[in-house]
Amino acid sequence: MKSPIRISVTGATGQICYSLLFRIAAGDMLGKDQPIILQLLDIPNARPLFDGLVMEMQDCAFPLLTELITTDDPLVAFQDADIALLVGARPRGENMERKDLLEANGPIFIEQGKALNAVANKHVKVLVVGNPANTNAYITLNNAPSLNPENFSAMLRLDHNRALSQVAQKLSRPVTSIKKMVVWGNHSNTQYPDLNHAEIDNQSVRSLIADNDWIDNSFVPTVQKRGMAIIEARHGRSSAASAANAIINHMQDWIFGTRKNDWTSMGILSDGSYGIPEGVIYSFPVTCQNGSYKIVQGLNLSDYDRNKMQKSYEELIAEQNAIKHLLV
Ligand code: NAX
Repeated sequence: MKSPIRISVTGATGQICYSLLFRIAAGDMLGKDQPIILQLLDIPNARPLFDGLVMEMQDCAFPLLTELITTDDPLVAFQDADIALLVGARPRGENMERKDLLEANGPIFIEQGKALNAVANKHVKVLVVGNPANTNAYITLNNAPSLNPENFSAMLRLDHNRALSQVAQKLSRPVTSIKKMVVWGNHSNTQYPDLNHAEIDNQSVRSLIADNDWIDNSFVPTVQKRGMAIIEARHGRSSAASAANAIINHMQDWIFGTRKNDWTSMGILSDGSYGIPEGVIYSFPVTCQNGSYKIVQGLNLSDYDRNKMQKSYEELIAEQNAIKHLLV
């Protein structure tokens, strides 16, 4: 029997977690033979919802769930954590710019970065989902100086999956046949979904989609604006089950490795690759192996691509500047 893995999850009584926690406890993320301990964090007002959640989790009688901890104290939630999924934040409502969330969410991620630094396992893998995810990951990392910056990531996997799905539908081919998609940049509408390197059954996707009009006026804006389209369609509620699924995909690839001859998109600390200066949490194409990621190198980029990537970078710098005063 394997020893249990400690998974901390914040925002535990929110809607993403209502999908996520049951799937993790069922073994969808770490496998059907991996026991887990869930350490759940939410704010004090969430207590009644926590009680309901705990009852439902108990009623599932999950064989892999060895312990379930609920708390409003980050120092308890992150104690010895092997994995920390930072989902809790204020969600973006209808007509709300993501930047409006910076002020509200900054202090949450400062406190949680400090708590991770103090009590988490030194090899903890941290995924920030709460928006604005890239900048929240940047804040968390900056408040956890004793942890390796490579242990932090922001979630772009939902955008990546959306891009895969758009191409699969366009070509009427299974989504699993598409490889080497990239979503560059910020998890916002400046992100750049890029299918120029994508392959389908070893053929270039561009050789099958020559239609620039579809790429520029359908594919790219559909992926970029999908979050808002879902909020509108769901009467103000943001993507939940698809976000939970993307969290599981992101962590599986990071821990168990990406597919052969494929990569994924992860928001990680830039190292200067592709002309994106060091020091921002930016989404790059990465391969994962043995629990570590590596940025895919050597992709050919046009001036058009670089211009789109630069716009997203500039937005991230503006976000960083907007929260600078919170970091001192
Ligand atoms: P909900 O509002 O349903 O849940 C948020 C939960 O976080 C609530 O239970 C709230 O009490 C809790 N919370 C607030 N402050 C907290 C704190 N200091 N510590 C712990 N918990 C705290 O939102 P939900 O739909 O679950 O979305 C969560 C976050 O994910 C939002 O910021 C949302 O914008 C973001 N998303 C990010 C995505 C991505 O791809 N990176 C996609 C989906 C989603 O939009």
